[in-house]
Amino acid sequence: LKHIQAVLLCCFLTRTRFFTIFPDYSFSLDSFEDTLRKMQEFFGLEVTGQLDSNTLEVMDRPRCGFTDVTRYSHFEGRPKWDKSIITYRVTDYTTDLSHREVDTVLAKALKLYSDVTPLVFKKIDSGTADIMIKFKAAAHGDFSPFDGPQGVLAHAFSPGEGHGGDTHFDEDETWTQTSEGSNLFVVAAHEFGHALGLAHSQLQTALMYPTYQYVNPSGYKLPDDDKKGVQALYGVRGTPDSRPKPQPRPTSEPLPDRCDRNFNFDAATLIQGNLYFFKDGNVWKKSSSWGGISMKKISSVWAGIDKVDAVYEYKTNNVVRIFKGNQYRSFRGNAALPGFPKSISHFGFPSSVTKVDAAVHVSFTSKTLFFVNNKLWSYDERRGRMDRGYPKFIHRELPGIGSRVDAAFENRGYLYFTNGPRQTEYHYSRRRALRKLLNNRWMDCE
Ligand code: TQI
Ligand code: ZN
Ligand code: ZN
Repeated sequence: LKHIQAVLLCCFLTRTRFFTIFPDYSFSLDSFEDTLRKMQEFFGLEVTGQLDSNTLEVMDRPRCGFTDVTRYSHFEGRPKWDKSIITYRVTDYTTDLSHREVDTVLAKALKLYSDVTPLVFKKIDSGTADIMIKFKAAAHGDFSPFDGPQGVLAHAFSPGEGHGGDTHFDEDETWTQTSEGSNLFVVAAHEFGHALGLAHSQLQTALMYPTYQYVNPSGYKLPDDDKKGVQALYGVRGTPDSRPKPQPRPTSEPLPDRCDRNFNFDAATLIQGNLYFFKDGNVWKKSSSWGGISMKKISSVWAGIDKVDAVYEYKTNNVVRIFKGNQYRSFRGNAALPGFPKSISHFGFPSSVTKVDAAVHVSFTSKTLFFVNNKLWSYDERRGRMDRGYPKFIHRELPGIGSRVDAAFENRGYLYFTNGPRQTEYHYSRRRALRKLLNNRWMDCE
């Protein structure tokens, strides 16, 4: 389910308007509040996750007040095929058209894209193809059952391993080569756009515009907007040098694999009962209610934060403090509190401390432990000052956890200190290291 890329609806809450605004993983793990937050961030509203009056007002504007970005878009993360020869295979045909007709129509729909990019499509008749195509009714093995006649006609997975690229047509539709029923060419051309990495376009004349318009297939060429969209991913056919330079991607670093045994993180913390793990520009949230993991860019959750060294929640004041270099910022929920960033010298660090490696608030003592190189500092939250006698050596104060800590968090009464890919589970009041774990045991990887 989470592999199907779909479209998030900005205005899905208003009864009269239904506009898709920007691509996202809609079935993903976002809660309603997450969706609202994303929308609020997008429209430059205060990010509250609540349906407040400002948000309602923007939603009520025609097209959510959305005017200027009318063009193609790609899926989040910009998935695409990393090769130019792409195989496809039809495993289940419709009974509405002959096999030959289906093969011809599908080849013609793919040709729209191979005409304008270096991509080559090869039909195979056995084994696993990149794009596996089938006509099936109702449930068909991917958690997105079709809905009988009308409604959803087809769907496609964005590029990737496994189901990536796979394209399914609802056999309960009447598939045609005319303007009656569902024209297979039109729908296939649209779905193959998704299978190649195009999300919906804002431009009405685009093939990827999310309403069905019959077009006469003979002599049909890919509309300009879709052409630009697919060429931005794969380059232009024929003129090798006119291939657009690999665009500076907003997320240029490859995504870390959370299930890698060597997975390590920059920071971790419990916030409102959910665990958050930070690595480079990304944050994984492990839901306490169902254990599932979702990932986001940190900046999409806490505006203005790209990378973090340490994070902790101080529940008593309902704040989250985020540290990077010699500065920190405070947030309530996703909202930045005014007056930040501030220098970490406010906690009583000398200027020789230019960053902290990790921080954890120990609810049991109401102290926050800061880790800097091989030393530990203890900050008394109630008194608002650093405890006397610190810093101390980590290996003396917390024996068994090693001499360095790159992330620390509390969960269900235990403390966890990570160092590289490993972590120690620690019982604070008994001052005992209990067991060693791999970081990725939190990551829902079996
Ligand atoms: N199927 C939707 C579509 O392809 C399913 C869907 C929504 C989707 N968002 C997606 C699939 C993102 C992949 C990625 O848009 S549909 C049209 C339209 C459909 C819709 O059956 O509703 C066409 C199929 F909207 F353009 F008319 C074909 Cl052409
Ligand atoms: Zn399907
Ligand atoms: Zn679509």
